[in-house]
Amino acid sequence: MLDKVKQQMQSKSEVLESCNLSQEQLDSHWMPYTANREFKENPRIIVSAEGNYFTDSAGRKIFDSLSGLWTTGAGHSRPEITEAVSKQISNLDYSPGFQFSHPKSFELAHRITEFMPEGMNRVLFCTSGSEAVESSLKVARAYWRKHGQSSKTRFIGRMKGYHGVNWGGISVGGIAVNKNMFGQSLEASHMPHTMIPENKFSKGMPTEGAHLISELEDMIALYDASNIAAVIVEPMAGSGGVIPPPVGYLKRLREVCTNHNILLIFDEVITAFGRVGSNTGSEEFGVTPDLMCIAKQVTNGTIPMGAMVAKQEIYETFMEAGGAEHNVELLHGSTYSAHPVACAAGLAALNILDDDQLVARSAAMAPFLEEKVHELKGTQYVSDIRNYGLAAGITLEADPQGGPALRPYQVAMKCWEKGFYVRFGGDVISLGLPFTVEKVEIDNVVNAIGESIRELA
Ligand code: PXG
Ligand code: PLP
Repeated sequence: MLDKVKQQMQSKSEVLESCNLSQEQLDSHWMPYTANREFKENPRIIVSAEGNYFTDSAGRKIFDSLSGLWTTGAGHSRPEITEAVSKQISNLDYSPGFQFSHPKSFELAHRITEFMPEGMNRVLFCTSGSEAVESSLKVARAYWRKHGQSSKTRFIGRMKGYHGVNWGGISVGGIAVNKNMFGQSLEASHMPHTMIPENKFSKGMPTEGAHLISELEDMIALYDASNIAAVIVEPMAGSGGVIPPPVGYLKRLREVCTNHNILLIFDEVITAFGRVGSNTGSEEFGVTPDLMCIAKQVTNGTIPMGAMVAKQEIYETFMEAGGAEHNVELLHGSTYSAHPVACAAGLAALNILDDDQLVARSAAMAPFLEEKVHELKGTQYVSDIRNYGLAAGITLEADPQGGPALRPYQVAMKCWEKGFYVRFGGDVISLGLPFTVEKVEIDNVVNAIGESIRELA
């Protein structure tokens, strides 16, 4: 069966021919986060998707083991969303979002709050996770100014943290390769990550690492809380390699932030809406931030959308300090904020999560993923495995010549040949399975990864 899928792989000219693309067209697209030179020699082109599968240009069925890019937990091409989007475009294709709006923006904002922890009930829309992060950083600084504490400007992020591509996001982000090409912009410091040797091969929440919060306390002592606006972390780091929080870690983080009057921002772009088996990471780990960033799963990946969700008190601070009633309280927003088509997609996508009980399904399938993925322990080059909810990270030892990123790339390419799309980044292969995944699909994709790693020898 696998061999058959492999045999159907196309050469570059066959890919171009079947997609009716010229070399010039291929070259015109400067692809994001992509090895463009390699890709343009070996184009991997997806032409359609349904359920848990893509179809590539050769007509091969490819299992989607990352739910797109952590976006499509309900499976691809859900007719409910297609219908809602198409109805919306024909009824109201665009509506200005500044000083005017449309009904679905309010409906979706309220719907989102139903997935949020108690008290997080004010939603500011944008169009991506990166923009949600920028919104939260700007709001954190402005909040302190409204309270007369304008010296609170520094941010604290975490090593291995990913907060998108914009200036604020790469400043607080902790993945060196994403920042060092561009230089620093905002003043930011970084707590240590928790992917420590004691936690290797831990299942679910690791037991060690809560003590690392003492390093945050050291930073606060160094910079002084009067100069720090916020701490931003992903409750479970995603892009950095799937790093679930150690037991007790987030609770201590919350306490330290509260005690020092520092806002806590959870970047839940990956973790919100089911990935960790609850509505949010905040709910799953029992810790409520002051601001939250969401995106990806909100529209099941169909239409770009992100949002920052705030505690009511933060919103009220801006309202109370707003001055005359015709004043704009927060000078921030973008052309496509609360785009009506994205709102329609979001309402349909969140209804699917509820109707199909996909958050509970994500939680129910998690133990099987845990059991299966840890079977790779002992496979050559596998130096660590972590999992939580329907996410897992597998770290491979660096290749002596090719460096840390080579083996995951090679494994992912072998998986693609075998009919599996798997995510590789840095020294990690990540799984972010659709919530609609079946056990046999988990079996198959983990087996394909294991087989591909063994083929490297
Ligand atoms: N914050 C977090 C926690 C993210 O995971 C962003 C912000 C930025 O969102 P946008 O929508 O601007 O990309 C992200 C995005 C991967 C992968 O494979 C992860 C992301 C994006 C693409 C790939 O790990 N995370
Ligand atoms: N650049 C220019 C010249 C603009 O006019 C605008 C928006 O009006 C932007 C950038 C920002 O674009 P967006 O609102 O889509 O983020």
